[in-house]
Amino acid sequence: MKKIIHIDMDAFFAAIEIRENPRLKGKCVIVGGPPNSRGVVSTCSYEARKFGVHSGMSSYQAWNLCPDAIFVDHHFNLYIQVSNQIREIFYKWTDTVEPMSLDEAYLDVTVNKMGEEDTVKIAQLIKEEVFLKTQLTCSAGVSYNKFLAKIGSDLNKPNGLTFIPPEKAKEVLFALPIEKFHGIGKVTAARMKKMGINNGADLYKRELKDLLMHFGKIGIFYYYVVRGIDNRELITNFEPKTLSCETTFDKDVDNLEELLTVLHHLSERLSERLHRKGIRGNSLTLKLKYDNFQLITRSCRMLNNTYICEDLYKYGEQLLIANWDCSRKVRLLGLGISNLDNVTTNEQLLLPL
Ligand code: TTP
Ligand code: MG
Repeated sequence: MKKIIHIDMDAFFAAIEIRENPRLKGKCVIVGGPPNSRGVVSTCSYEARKFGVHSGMSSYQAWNLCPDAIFVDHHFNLYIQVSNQIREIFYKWTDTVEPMSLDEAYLDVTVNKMGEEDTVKIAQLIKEEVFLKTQLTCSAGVSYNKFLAKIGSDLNKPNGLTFIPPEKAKEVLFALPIEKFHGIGKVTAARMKKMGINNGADLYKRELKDLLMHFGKIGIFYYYVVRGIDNRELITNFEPKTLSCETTFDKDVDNLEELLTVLHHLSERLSERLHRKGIRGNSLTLKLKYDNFQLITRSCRMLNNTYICEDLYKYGEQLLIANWDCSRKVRLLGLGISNLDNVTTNEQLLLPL
């Protein structure tokens, strides 16, 4: 039987902002765009959650719900730094780590570097070290598969540790509201409720063919997870989904020629990185940050999968010209590529050169 831990930091961006500015402690803190902008809430402190504020809602709506909230801008570099710190702690225990986002990861500690048998103890030690190194709390779920570990980390947030052994799985899953099943999104949850499936116990009663008929292949996943069965291995050798590079100017730029020169450098850098990794992509994204920090991103689909600098530049140039409001100064320019595919042989990759 596997030993899986899922770790998820509590109110991640907000907790970091509060750590950096202790005057925010105990207050309703919202990380995101200001309410008078078209910004959205990235996350908020647990105090703000009591007012109904949550990730993804407009900052304006959040401000209406919680007029005393303090809005704080993002500091992504800091979040990445903390994310690296916590990952370092995970890797002390095992190399089988699957990071799901900056603040969340699965660890398979069935065999671990410390030879520790007690998974709950490992989770506890990880929580303690995370706190020691970052002054931040996280929540952990411990179980015998990914699905239950993930459910567990969410059960006693913040600063929770939940162990779901096989003999408790049924009890936990039966009581779980259907929208809390990881992998069942809002739309599916609404459909399930219409069918009378409000929690795990209701889902359990449905036959496999019934779920297949209503939800297609994913119905198989629903059928098994509600029985505590999830054989997915951790994915540790994933390729990046996007590659990007960017430049923040020393002095804000308001002239097209200069922007195009920088865009060309970015295309070269991106092309070189794609080439080195042996991958190509066909979706290009231009990122522009104006001097008031307003960020816009615009994407286009390129005709072919490519890694060639001049292709990237050609499409990037069109995006820039079409989308730059030339009355405004630019603080940052970035170029990214996604929809990446692997090129299997070097020959294929090298031919066009
Ligand atoms: P979550 O782990 O979903 O949320 P959280 O860590 O803020 O709170 P919780 O205690 O419930 O785990 O997301 C991690 C970070 O990712 C979050 O701090 C901000 C960012 N994020 C967004 O920017 N937009 C989103 O819609 C969500 C859900 C998260
Ligand atoms: Mg979190």
